[in-house]
Amino acid sequence: MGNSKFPSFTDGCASLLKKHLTKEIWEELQGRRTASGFTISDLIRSGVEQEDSSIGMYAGDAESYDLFAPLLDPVLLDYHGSSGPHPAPDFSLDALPELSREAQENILSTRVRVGRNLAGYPLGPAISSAERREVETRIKEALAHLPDAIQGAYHSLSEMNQTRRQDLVARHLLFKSEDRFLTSAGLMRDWPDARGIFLSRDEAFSVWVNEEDQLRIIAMKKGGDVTAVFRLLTEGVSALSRHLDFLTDPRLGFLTSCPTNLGTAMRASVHMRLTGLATDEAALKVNAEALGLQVRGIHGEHSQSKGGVFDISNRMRLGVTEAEAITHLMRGINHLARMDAEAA
Ligand code: ADP
Ligand code: CIR
Repeated sequence: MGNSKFPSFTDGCASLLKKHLTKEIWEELQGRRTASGFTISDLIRSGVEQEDSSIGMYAGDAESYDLFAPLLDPVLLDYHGSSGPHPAPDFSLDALPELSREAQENILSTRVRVGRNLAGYPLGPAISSAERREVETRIKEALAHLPDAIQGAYHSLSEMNQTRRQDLVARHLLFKSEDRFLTSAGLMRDWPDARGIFLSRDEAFSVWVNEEDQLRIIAMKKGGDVTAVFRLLTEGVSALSRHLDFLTDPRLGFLTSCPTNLGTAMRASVHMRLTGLATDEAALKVNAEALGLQVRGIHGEHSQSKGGVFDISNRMRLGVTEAEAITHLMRGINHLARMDAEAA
């Protein structure tokens, strides 16, 4: 697997990998190999193969974050403004701000997700097919213990027909079955084996199994009641935490395959109509970034906006608590709503 040549990137490549991978760091990391066999070439494969990556790295295991820290730490600092230490989890709801009326009126739906992986296993890019199946079994067992209000059914991707799968993707409930960034990272190996989704009866609570992370725990509702969605997520996360041992690190919090998700591993997002700001998407992205927010398209990462509706979420996940990240998002949404009204 050894990559003996320093990767070259075209001028158009704007990834954090290109920005932070110096020849010196690359040479320093040659020959390092984690217990699950992960090397620097594995870590950076997605960014080398997919030059339009924004980040371009996926870790194979907990040890990757220590062994390849000379590259990863500057990337974490650049993306999150922190490379740890990460604070203890805090899902408290007491001090969340109110959303303004103009913000509420323009929010179509709200989703909060956290990524989790299991202690004792490699992350997705380095996991074996047998281990991936074990992970799925453990998660299914834990899901059986969810409180009645969020009970539902687990649907294995291998047993799902195409129409049902496409319908769930179109309704924003299920991950896509093709993603060249994940393919390059080794995350699509053996697809769709051991992948699936748990859906609560009302579909407001769901858990993705063995996609980019072993678990993506998700709450999603129509409208802009961010607090209610966060509360629902918290209920599911704490129930699952009682039955699963999640992979954590004293410095980096919850560990995830993508460095952008470390810490809280939480992305809280609203689908928001920003008709006034939509006329200049580049300016919207710059303004959102300055507010610590990320703008995505209507079908998630690497998709386009439609009808002036954008996916607005917290950008930072490491070095802040869950409550702080939600607070930050809510304040930012109020700010964007005000700017949008002025621009209209
Ligand atoms: P992740 O949230 O795990 O980083 P994506 O950006 O790919 O991943 O989003 C996953 C799915 O969730 C996509 O279908 C996306 O449109 C949907 N989604 C995200 N936020 C919202 C929201 N607020 N309302 C409805 N769907 C959403
Ligand atoms: C990329 O590098 O573009 C993909 N691997 C996705 C990175 C995650 N994106 C993000 O901004 N949170």
